[in-house]
Amino acid sequence: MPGDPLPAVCPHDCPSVCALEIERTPEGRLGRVHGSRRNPYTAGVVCAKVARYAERLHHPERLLHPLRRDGPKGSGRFVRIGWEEALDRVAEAFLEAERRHGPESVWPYYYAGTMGHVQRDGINRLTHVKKYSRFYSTICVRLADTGWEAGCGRRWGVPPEEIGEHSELIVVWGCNPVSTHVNLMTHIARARKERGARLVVVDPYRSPTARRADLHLALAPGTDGALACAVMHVLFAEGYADWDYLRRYSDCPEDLAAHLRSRGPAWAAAITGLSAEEITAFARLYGRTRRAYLRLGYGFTRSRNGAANMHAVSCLPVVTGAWRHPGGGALYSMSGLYRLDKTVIEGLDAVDPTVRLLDQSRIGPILTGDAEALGGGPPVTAMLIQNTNPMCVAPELARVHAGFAREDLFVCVHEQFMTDTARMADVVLPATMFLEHDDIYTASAHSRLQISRKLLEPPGECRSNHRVIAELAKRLGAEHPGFAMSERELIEDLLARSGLPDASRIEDGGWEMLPDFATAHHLRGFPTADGRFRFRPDWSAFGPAHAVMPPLPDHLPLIEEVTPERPFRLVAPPARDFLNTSFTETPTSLAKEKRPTALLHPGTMRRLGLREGDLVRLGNDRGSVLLHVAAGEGQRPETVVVEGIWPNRHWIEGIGINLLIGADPPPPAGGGAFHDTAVRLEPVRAEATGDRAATAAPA
Ligand SMILES: Nc1nc2c(c(=O)[nH]1)N[C@H]1C(S)=C(S)[C@@H](COP(=O)(O)OP(=O)(O)OC[C@H]3O[C@@H](n4cnc5c(=O)[nH]c(N)nc54)[C@H](O)[C@@H]3O)O[C@H]1N2
Ligand SMILES: Nc1nc2c(c(=O)[nH]1)N[C@H]1C(S)=C(S)[C@@H](COP(=O)(O)OP(=O)(O)OC[C@H]3O[C@@H](n4cnc5c(=O)[nH]c(N)nc54)[C@H](O)[C@@H]3O)O[C@H]1N2
Ligand code: SF4
Ligand SMILES: [Mo]
Repeated sequence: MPGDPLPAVCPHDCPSVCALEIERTPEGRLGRVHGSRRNPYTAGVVCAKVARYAERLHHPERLLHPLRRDGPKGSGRFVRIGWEEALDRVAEAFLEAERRHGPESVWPYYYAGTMGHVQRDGINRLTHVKKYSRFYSTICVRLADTGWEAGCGRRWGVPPEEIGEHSELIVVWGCNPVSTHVNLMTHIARARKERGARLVVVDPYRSPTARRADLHLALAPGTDGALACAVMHVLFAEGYADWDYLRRYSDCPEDLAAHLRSRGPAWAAAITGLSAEEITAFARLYGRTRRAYLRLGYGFTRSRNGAANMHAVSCLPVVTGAWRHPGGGALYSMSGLYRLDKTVIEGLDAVDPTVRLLDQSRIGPILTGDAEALGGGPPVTAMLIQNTNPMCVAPELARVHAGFAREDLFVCVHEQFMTDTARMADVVLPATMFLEHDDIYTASAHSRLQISRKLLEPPGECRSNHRVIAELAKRLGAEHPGFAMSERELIEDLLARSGLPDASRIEDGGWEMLPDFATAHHLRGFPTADGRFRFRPDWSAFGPAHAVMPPLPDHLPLIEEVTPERPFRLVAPPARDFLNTSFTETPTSLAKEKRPTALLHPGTMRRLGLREGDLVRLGNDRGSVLLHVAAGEGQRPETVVVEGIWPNRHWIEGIGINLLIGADPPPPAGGGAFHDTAVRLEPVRAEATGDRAATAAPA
């Protein structure tokens, strides 16, 4: 029988960063995984995919040994080698790249497959010490962070636990917590049960969260700025604006009110596709509810105008003064609360600002030699990749695939599974999972710093990211105190530098970073230079492409508009049973998600003579994909939704949805415009595809 449950923290790239309790069998295997009650946000709940984590951790296809490529790139032919040989090969390739083209031709590339600060970010220490090309992270939070910080300053907000206690209206805006961070729903459910709170969801499709809403506003993607302006127009026009609050806490409320006079519900209806009545009714509901909580997601910022849209929506609770009230205000992210000094973890004392930054989302253009994306510098000829799967998740996938196929590019991938990216590698290294190493975690949805300890022995020869980086550093002649420290020592050093208690105190239940109600609600002023929320942001502080940004909240018409040739708009949001491409290896998740599917408005299906399960081709100038269709109620006729970043092998023609998505950098500072794509859509008869459609079903 299993012993007492052991405390752990979920490492995945999810706002919730749940406190877990795990069962360990007497044989040292993982049993069930539960949500812990020691973290009030987790509140005893975890998502289904992590509850069955044993399926992932003890998966028969886990990588257990280092491998060397033994066939053409991408052939999947590898032979087992020892760690010494593997690390030597990587180091030789990096030194060779450096000799030929200089250190900037090496590009360490990573993301948040694990969110642990030690295992995720230690790769930067190697980058900085060796003066390799620096990594400019844009794929996930860049657009949203920029838009939020433009108005509010730093990133934090009202704890979601207040929803259950106090909120009377919850607006979930461009966010799909039922799929992406289910814990929020516990707190919303409590508010509904205890005081009949209403739930409004703003989303282009009837997402799993929208299905549970009292009111679903199914706008056209990329039009949230227009909706926010019209809502504020009504708030000002009908006396819902809190002028006392506005004069105290914002920069130019009179300018804003004047600017919005020409941006009423009829104006926004033409842009958003909502009716003027729907917009007005929502504005009144929001205006008359003091305890109105706004949960702002990442989804609605994944458009070329996403930063402007985030800023526009973040203005709402300032206009009504909802921030003043318990259960009122907003949350986008708590990440700005955790002021961690990561000097040693990331080697920040070794940063050379003259070394070029390469944009994560532009890996396609970068690897295919786009001079501008390369910043005029040398080609990238060697990469180390940890915790990410760009062969699936990056935009402009055709160029990503072409780049990884380059014979003159050396790639080492450190992974838990043979992902599409690992398959392109010259050397593959097996990685530990979170229960097999120590790490420290912050969260975007809550305000508790947490530590998770090694609880299980790694299978086979798996090694942690930190260990691999330290071993490579030795071979590359990279010197920094961080390479000689253990994970545990790095955590203790981080805490000491950040003025936080030592690890033993944090391990026991986490450490609350949010001091009090007044801080959460910005009652002593916003965390901006002058303490005021900015309706008129200084966009030039964020990035080079600031000139196009709207001076005051507005609809920024920068999205990929429909044309007669491309009359549909594609939204490509997360799937509930996958986490990006993690869990696409587990049989239960695959069975639940079935296959890549385009959700279409039932009227659109009728018009095109399509039935459930028929095939369509979605395409644009970047390429096209073939997939099955299903009816999606509650979306606009021109909206097409494809959930999930399915690995390439699940696609009939062997390449996934991000083939259609652009890698041009959205203003002002870049980002991933995953939900901003104009496409054409053509019915395809199954016979025309031969037997390819049948063979692409999940293995
Ligand atoms: N199960 C599961 N959980 C996940 C992930 C996963 O893949 N699967 N991914 C994780 C990661 S990395 C992240 S960053 C978070 C993201 O979590 P969220 O903040 O929830 O963001 P998204 O899921 O990208 O998008 C949320 C919703 O925004 C909608 N949306 C798209 N375009 C627009 C628009 O223009 N306007 C509006 N109003 N809505 C729009 C989408 O249809 C989607 O339903 O989730 C994390 N959690
Ligand atoms: N179409 C579409 N594309 C998208 C998005 C979208 O909404 N739609 N969302 C975008 C967003 S927000 C994000 S964040 C990206 C995420 O894209 P990815 O970063 O690729 O996503 P993950 O699946 O979270 O993590 C990738 C890998 O990390 C590995 N990993 C986990 N832990 C460790 C570890 O400790 N060590 C090592 N070495 N490896 C580990 C996992 O096995 C997994 O294969 O995708 C982006 N792409
Ligand atoms: S909800 Fe998110 S943080 Fe919680 S267990 Fe699931 S993936 Fe992990
Ligand atoms: Mo993300």
